[in-house]
Amino acid sequence: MEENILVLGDKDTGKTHFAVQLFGRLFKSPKASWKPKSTPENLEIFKAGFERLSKGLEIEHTPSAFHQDIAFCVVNGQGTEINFTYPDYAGEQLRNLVTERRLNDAWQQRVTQSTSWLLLIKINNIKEIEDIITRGMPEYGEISKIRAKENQDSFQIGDQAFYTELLQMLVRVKEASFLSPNYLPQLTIMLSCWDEYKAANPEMQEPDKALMQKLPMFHTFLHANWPNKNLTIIGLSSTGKKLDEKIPDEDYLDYGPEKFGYWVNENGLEDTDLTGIISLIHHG
Ligand SMILES: Nc1nc2c(ncn2[C@@H]2O[C@H](COP(=O)(O)OP(=O)(O)OP(=O)(O)O)[C@@H](O)[C@H]2O)c(=O)[nH]1
Ligand SMILES: [Mg+2]
Repeated sequence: MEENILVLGDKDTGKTHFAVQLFGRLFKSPKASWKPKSTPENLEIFKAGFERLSKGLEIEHTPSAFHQDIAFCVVNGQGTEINFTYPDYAGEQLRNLVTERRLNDAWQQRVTQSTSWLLLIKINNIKEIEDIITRGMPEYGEISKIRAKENQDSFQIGDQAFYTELLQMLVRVKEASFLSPNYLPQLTIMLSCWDEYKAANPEMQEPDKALMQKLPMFHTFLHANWPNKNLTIIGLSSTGKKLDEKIPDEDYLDYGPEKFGYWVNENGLEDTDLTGIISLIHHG
């Protein structure tokens, strides 16, 4: 079985930390449900990342022009084998795709060859939409002040429009169609830095509800267009907590990075085996 994963994530959404923690689990965790069949050749693209985490430090931002794929093969307890191509790149490349509405040849090829899409959204950083219900009526004069400020700022596409537009663009490039939803790629939405979201919203457990609360229009777009069997919405905390750029985390030094991080399934249950996510990517 061949899977070519298109990892979709704006800058700072946790793509690199997830990749490093996922590979750490594959190679170091005896209890992982998926194991590597061999060591991928260019695993060294994550070498600096592994070193940073084992020192209890945050990994640096991926350089703007960087884009590399890792090809590897994993096997599970039932002997199912999957060949994966997994990329890492700087998130601003993805934002440029949407804002400039142009795809260069390399990206065009990546989209066409992909079999499964993995979209990371840093859920706690999404600003909630303010409306008359959440905010109440503004004071007299308040609206004109907000409008004046908006006119000064350069135009920035909102999060809901960005994610909806991104998926619509990619569907078109892949020559798939919402009119034949069964041919849409498997889509896994990972709400990243879930630990931060959970701290801010202790009552919220199910990732789908969190997405509905933060990005209601995008949530409706997804459920209206993607068949349920091809869509999974989960929470992800790759590192379990925020690491610092300079001050090493004591727990990471004591126990190792592979003891931290978890994902949250559709029912809100946490699982520390990050390789379990591979089973979601591969279904469909
Ligand atoms: N709290 C918390 N912070 C995280 C987690 N994963 C990543 N972060 C933080 O999120 C920020 C971005 O993480 P990266 O993995 O560098 O994000 P990226 O998508 O690779 O970003 P670019 O390389 O700029 O495209 C960093 O400050 C990380 O420390 C997590 O599970 N929990
Ligand atoms: Mg990165």
